[in-house]
Amino acid sequence: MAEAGRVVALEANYCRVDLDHPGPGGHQRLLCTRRTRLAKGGSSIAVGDQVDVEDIDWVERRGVIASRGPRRNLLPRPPVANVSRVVVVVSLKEPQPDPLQITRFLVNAEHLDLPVELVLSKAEGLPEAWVQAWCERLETWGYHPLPMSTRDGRGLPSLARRLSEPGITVLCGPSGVGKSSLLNALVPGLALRVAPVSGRLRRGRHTTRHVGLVALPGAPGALVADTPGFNRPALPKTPAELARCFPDLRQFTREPCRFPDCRHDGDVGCVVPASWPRLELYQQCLGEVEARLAEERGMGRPRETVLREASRRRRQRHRQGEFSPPDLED
Ligand SMILES: Nc1nc2c(ncn2[C@@H]2O[C@H](COP(=O)(O)OP(=O)(O)OP(=O)(O)O)[C@@H](O)[C@H]2O)c(=O)[nH]1
Ligand SMILES: [Mg+2]
Ligand SMILES: [Zn+2]
Repeated sequence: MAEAGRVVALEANYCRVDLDHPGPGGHQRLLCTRRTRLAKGGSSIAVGDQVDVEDIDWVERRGVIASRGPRRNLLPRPPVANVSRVVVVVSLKEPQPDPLQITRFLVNAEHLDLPVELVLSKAEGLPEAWVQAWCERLETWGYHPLPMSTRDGRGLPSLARRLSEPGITVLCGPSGVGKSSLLNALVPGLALRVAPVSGRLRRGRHTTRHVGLVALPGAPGALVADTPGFNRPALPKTPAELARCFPDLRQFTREPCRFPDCRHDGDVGCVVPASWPRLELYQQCLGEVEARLAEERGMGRPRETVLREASRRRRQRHRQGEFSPPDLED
């Protein structure tokens, strides 16, 4: 007989599944493989998926995933299915906040049309005026950032409240900003692996290697996904998709620009003012999206040239001592 459950972790060939109802002995978590015909039929499995488990061995606590339920959505990176909201975590120190990187994470999160929240970690021991300046800046981007710290507990109760809504919340952000530490602080006894930042740039060391779902105590139905940090989220494929991922831009374009394919970059009849605080960051992203499109259409520089230049820059950084351990995620 099949039992329904949810995938809470996925590592190489194994999934961990939490059953909706405990089996004999009260066991609820099973280590599962996937039926080969699942993959052949094109049904990939992601953390967050509802699945049916068959051939259960209650003694060994093993089973086989036979089928996957319908998906509400899928966040491609970090890969999580059936997401209700995304919390982007960036740190105010070690690693330092980087406006372009924050924008890329926010754009990546906005892509699914879900509620997106912003957390500023490691907020302890900094001049309060500086923390407030960051908050005010990010408010002009259309967010209500929450400064917090696992060291002095600042912001933790507010974060717990935001995460305790039913559904899956995905924590995502650069490596080393303290995503796993946050969850450890909120869930007694959790003990996710964390590690200090390192190197001249005080970057994270890609400590979390797999997505994992954690149930929040005292909040029925609330699950939080801890995810591996990465440094450079990809951008959407087209300028129109990119523009949709800036809530502060959407606010201007409620009244449409003169041309439906306006790039909002000084185009004739554009409603976006030159004073828009995120204009420059948007232009940098737009430049990248357009360069990739041109390259795909065969109008840009040949791909080999672009890759050769990137590799030369990497070698240069290496010589300057900026080289960080191999970044599996980037
Ligand atoms: N100063 C300070 N350090 C913190 C805080 N929270 C976490 N850290 C430290 O930041 C470092 C990285 O924390 P992790 O929780 O491993 O970071 P992560 O975002 O999960 O990193 P990845 O798993 O690599 O993506 C650790 O040394 C933590 O102790 C904080 O509020 N303030
Ligand atoms: Mg982690
Ligand atoms: Zn425009």
